[in-house]
Amino acid sequence: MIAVRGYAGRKVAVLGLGRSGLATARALLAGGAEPLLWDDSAEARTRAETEGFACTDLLKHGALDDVACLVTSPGIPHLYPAPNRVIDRALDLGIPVDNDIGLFFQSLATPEWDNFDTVPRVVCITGSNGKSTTTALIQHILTEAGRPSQMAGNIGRGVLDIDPPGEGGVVVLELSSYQTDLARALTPDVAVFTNLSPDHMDRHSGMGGYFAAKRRLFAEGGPDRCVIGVDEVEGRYLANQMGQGPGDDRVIRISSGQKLDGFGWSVFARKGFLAEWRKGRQMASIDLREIGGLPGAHNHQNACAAYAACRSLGLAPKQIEAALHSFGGLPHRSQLVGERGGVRFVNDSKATNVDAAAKALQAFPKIRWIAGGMGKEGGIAALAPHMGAVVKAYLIGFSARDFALQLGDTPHEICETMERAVARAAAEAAPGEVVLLAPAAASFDQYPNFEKRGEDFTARVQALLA
Ligand code: UMA
Repeated sequence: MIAVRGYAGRKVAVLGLGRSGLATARALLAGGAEPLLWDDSAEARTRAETEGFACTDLLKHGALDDVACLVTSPGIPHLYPAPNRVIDRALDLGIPVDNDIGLFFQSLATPEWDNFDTVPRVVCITGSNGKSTTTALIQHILTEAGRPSQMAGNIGRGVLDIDPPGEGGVVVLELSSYQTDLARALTPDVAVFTNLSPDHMDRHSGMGGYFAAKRRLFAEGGPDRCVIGVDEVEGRYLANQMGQGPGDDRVIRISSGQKLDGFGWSVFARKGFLAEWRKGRQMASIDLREIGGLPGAHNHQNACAAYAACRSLGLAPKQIEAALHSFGGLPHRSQLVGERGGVRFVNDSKATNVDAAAKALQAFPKIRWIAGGMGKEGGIAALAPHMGAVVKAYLIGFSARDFALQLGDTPHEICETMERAVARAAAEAAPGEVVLLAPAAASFDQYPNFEKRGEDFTARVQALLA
């Protein structure tokens, strides 16, 4: 755990007692602060109390008296669509509002670092898509190269939960826009911006607010090195702002599809090959086509981002290339879960909307597509341009019939359940084809979340292949 510095002997209010809130409470205690905890859910309060914490209703008269800071969780709105009432009260009283990310950066460096030859470094990854895969891939590459590293943040572990990094340690943090928006300190050594497409518009009051939240990772004097996806205008703008000119190699531009050989430093993927260029010379080329854990153009962009971040940390191209080959992918994201007779089974249960499903459908040439669940507005109409790769669709869940109506000439069958969809797709698949779960819909009609849906798919595939 990272003990929080700067609040010893002072009261700090913690709102939200999920993964980040509870890790924050423990870290505040370890740093000598007096945490005052609250969560609007009784169940979450009970969990905290079971751990020995007391809860205090922060809306009670006088509850925020003498509070030095309010630390809030990423899932709690602080501005839009409307601030949580406790946050609103803190704003009225002028109490600083922060989150665990801000406390992390304020507390990470300790006097012990003076004795290190190589001080720890922090790599932060933000962007709309590919953050988790890029984060996990960076950590995998570092581990394979023998560099001590830890991973936390939006990927599922509160940042204050990690161990204090030692000599030469690297901390790899996935940060959502909720997290970058609020942190009062945000000083990574290497910052990565993967790409931008609309998401969480209600929490940021539109695209401008969303981009502004992500850009905060690049403020405060800026990181030593900025890895920036330039396939959207926002990325090009950010790269332009961070560099002194096109030759400035403090910015590493990355792209999936564009040749970027005219810049100080760039890494791009084209036709399945990753290329690194620095000051007009090609430094490396890697064939990404046979890397099983990173299929499709979207994963090639993730590979470019992770490659660039690891080059910034001093790793050699050959070390990175070797590690790319052993990356197994993240659960529920283009995850290869089985193979039989030349048919691959891929779990992309995280593809809960059409944007994500479109990326999955572009990753393979011949697809037996399992789709459906609780469809989103517009259904799957936007996927029409990607139907060329679909040999047949197997539809499940609440929206199966609506999806069928939108499929037009694409062969399809209504299967209702995952069990039947997997069995039918496996029975009909020919060598060279991929049975792909990429639902383009939420899971809530049949499962508690997308993870459980992916686990069900995986279990049924494994039972079939056993
Ligand atoms: N709560 C209140 N009042 C409210 C709203 C919520 O008290 O008005 C309470 C809830 O009852 C709950 C707690 O706040 O007990 C939950 O806080 P949280 O939703 O922030 O959940 P954590 O468990 O702390 O998880 C958070 C991130 N969650 C969100 O951003 C929604 C996790 O990202 C992250 O892994 C974790 O911190 C550790 O850093 C998850 C996520 O869904 C994966 N992220 C979004 C995404 O990827 O799209 C941004």
